[in-house]
Amino acid sequence: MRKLNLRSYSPLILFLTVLLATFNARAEEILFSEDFQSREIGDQWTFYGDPVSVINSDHGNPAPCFNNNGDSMWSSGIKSRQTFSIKDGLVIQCDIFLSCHPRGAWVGSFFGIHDPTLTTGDTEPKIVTGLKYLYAGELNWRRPHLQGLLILSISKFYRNEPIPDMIHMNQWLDGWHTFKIEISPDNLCSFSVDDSVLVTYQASFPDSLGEVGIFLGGRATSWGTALHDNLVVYVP
Ligand SMILES: [Ca+2]
Repeated sequence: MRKLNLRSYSPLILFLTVLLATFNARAEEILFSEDFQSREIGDQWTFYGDPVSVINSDHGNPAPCFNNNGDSMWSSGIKSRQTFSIKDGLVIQCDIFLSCHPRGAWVGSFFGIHDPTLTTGDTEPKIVTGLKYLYAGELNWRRPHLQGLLILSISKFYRNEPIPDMIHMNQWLDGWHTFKIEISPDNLCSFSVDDSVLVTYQASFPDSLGEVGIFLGGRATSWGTALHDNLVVYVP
């Protein structure tokens, strides 16, 4: 009997794995996606903050990607013109690259969903639920030595308790990682990184919340690099 040579089958196994992953992605209903391959921040977005966000042509997953371009004082970013219902649940996932000088600060990437009825035009989004990955080194006199800092939030209007900040989360620095917020139809909010769920909280989003928008943003000073790529919004 001929011996099975697994090495000669490896391209086939790789092909079948990719095919399976594609079928899995299609099983979910993709509502919106953005990979910045067009090399511009198009009409599907409105800008907030000054200076405005830009495309980073040299980096990405793959390049190009999004640079929030916020400064040391205020965040800058973009809000989607398209809105989404959260009645049937909603997932927002995005790849983030964060790197910072060990002493540095004021560098971070944020994303999440916001209530478009509470802000207009170029004003900062009012967050319904969001995720911030940022770095606070010695230079940050208010919060020094917190380093890789993950701030998960659900608006105080829609939850019973605040979510404690997660500090010294340095394992996701200096590389691309996939961050995800998943809202179930019964308002359970799960936050995960690279498909590992970190925490799950019960929220109570009222029917009056209606349609929500998506935002990307943050701060990006010369102390470090904060980038976004591969945003995907879908129904779980
Ligand atoms: Ca890209």
